[in-house]
Amino acid sequence: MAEFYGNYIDGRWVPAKSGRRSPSLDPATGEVLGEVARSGPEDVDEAVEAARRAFRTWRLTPAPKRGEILYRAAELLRDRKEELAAMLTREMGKVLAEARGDVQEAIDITYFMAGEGRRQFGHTVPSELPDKWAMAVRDPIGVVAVITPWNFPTAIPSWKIMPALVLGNTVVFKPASDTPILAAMLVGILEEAGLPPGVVNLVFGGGEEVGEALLRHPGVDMISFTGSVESGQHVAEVAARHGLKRVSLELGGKNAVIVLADADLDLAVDGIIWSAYGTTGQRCTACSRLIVERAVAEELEERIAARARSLRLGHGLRPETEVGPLINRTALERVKSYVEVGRREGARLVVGGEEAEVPGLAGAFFQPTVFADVRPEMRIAREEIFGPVLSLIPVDGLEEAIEVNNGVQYGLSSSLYTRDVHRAFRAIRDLATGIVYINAGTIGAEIQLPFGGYRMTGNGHREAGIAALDTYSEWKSIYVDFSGRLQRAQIDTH
Ligand code: UN1
Repeated sequence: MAEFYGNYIDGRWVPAKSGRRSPSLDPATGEVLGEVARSGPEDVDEAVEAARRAFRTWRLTPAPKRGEILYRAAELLRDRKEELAAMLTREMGKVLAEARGDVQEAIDITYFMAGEGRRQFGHTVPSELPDKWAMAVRDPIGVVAVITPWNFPTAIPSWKIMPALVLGNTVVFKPASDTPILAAMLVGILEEAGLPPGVVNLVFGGGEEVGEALLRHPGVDMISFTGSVESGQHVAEVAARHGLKRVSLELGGKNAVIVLADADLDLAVDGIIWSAYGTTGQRCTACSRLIVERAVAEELEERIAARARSLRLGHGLRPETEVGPLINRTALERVKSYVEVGRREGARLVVGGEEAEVPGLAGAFFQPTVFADVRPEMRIAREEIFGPVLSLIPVDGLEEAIEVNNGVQYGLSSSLYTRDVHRAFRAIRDLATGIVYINAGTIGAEIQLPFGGYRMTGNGHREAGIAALDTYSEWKSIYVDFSGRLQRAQIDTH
């Protein structure tokens, strides 16, 4: 019998009130890994109530104490890294080395936010009036609904949950339906680390039932969501109509690597292959456009095509595997349809473009794919595909490259390969993305800096780094007048 994972509400693991369950599958084999509760609005109600109750005491728990619990959670994550990574590969499909990276990113952010228990700096400033004190401190927002995708099942929830907790918020966590077991493991670690009941609650289920209920719930103060632009727009609209909740959105990308003619091409090829086909292209930071100076376009095309052709597909737990499966058949159909779109638009298919057969594995595998002669206005050069498809766009120089890079609705990550420091700094100034890499690919952000993007990649908030503290807190400005008389700001200042 498959192991069953219940919701975690008010410190107890419980089945859905309806008793319904859904399976979690290994995307490479179709094997059932376990079953989880399939919840509805009635389960959400309980979770939100528990989170509201817990908020009363958690917000008053000294922040250093909250940080200590996170520190213990970080230690447990570190101790269980191998166990988590192995299950992560089985449930999500990415190769084991990358699964370890996913868990490591969770460890990193958890230690980082544990440290914030003893920082959370505010501002103390001079008042314009005598005998008056002026300062600002952070306050928690309240109950935060954390709605996360399947592509980073440990890292992304941790980016959201850890800063929310250290600041004194409580959480209702709805993980993606494709990766529930990893969510249960993460919450189990927080429980073991000593988090009081109700501070984090976990509710499994689909967007339509559980997600919608959270967006509309009057007891939820903030929604932190990572997913597609379409879903993000929906989240923002509904949350606005239901209490004008704070909404932090981390949405798609159409990230480009730019290669200038003077670049170290060996280095560039390594970075492009890693960014385009790592995680089977299923990162919001994945490279899906290669903007290349004409003089080296042909050579780069040949080298990228040769490498893409030789990548080994398979189960992520096998040591020889370089590229795992797509998350499910729906994802595969979407990638396939984009290949059709590219063909019809007149792009030249250089390699790949088909579903791949991997002997003995029933999963949704897709050949690493390269399109050449892509023009910036084509759909395959503008829309997020979220699969192993790379579009080569030739340009005449850096200025045009930057224009093409900035000319899409997304603005998450971009990269430039050059040996020319002048052009590198011009690009750093002018690339309009939340993350810029020089002589490295588009993936691999570290948690101590802000993570997020311009334009429709988000709505101005940032994950990770100190910036995440702004996302998950309110500022409270405090004035203490100890003059003993009425002092009018802006008026009695002379
Ligand atoms: C994502 O794809 O949603 O920079 C997150 C990176 C990783 C995080 C990616 N550290 O690629």
